[in-house]
Amino acid sequence: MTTKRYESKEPELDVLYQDMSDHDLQPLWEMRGLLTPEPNPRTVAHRWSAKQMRALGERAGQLVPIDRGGDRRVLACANPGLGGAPYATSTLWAAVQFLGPREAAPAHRHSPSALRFVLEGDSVWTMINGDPLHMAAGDLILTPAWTFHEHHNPSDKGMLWVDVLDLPTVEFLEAVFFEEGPSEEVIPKMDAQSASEKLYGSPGLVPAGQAAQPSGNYSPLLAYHWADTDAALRHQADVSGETDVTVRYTDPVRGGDVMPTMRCEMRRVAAGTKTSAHRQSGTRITTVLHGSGRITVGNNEFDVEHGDIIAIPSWAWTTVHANPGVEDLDLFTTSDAPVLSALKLFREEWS
Ligand code: 1HN
Repeated sequence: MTTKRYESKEPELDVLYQDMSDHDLQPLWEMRGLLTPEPNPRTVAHRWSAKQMRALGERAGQLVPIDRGGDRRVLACANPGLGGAPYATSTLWAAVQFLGPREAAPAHRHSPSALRFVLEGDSVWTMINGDPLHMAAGDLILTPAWTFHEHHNPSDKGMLWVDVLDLPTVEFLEAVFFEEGPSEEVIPKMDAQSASEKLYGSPGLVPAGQAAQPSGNYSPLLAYHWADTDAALRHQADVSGETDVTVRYTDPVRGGDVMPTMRCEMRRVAAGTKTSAHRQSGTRITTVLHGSGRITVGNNEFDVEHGDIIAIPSWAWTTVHANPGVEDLDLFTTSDAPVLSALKLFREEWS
């Protein structure tokens, strides 16, 4: 017997269940909780503390070299609801990555899509298909599916960022592919601006004409720098007079989300204010960039500060309370909303 054996007090039915299980069959009529009125997530609300992750990451930096094979010094957020899987939510991977002084993480590519959100430092370049993208605090860097990517830190300071991937989704779909890149070390030409930004980084302007069309199904703009995000938030707050504003990172050519599987947004909650409650289907990962406060997710309350990572399960009511003081609370969130939207499964509500 390999599958679950159902039992019955009626002898004939019990024998039927035994014979069914011998043939890997189960009776739907005995099953409970298969179709729930609302999502019943395995993902639980959880906070990973930046202080802990930094201390443990620094210890890993002393002990763990970056070689072929290991490839990346990454501490994966493992959601306590997911039975030991190295996944922050049922659909998203989240982790902190440490790249020490003069270290390089070699090139590879994979079918899962990834992004980097930088927490501090300004000394790393990520090469995407050979294009060097500068990474500094508050920047979002995309490494879309099947693009070669490698990270270089030519400075004498370590650096740390958050990685988010759609790996659990792609694994669930049994569509993971991986390939190592060429192993010769290519030192990036550290231009201030990548070709990606030169072509697609001017607001409202994209290259026209047949030859200029980007080929992938992801944003051809691969870096979104903090100065632009900050200005967009500040101006939105100015124009609207709101204390809770959000910007969405979009594909400058096609509009819509930056990658087919992940939505990225930055929310600013003014110091000393509290948001209304919101919930959506699908899961989310939130990273605190600036400020401090309290995030309520369902029945859980998390005090948060710079660098903390929060997992938000499907359909959990969420409110944000920014501490009073000089700093607004800036929250970077990645969700699986493009996947749910494409499948017509996306729902959201405000209280
Ligand atoms: C990956 O390629 C990176 O390139 C980071 O920095 C984290 C986690 C799982 C699978 C691939 C990177 C990753 C990863």
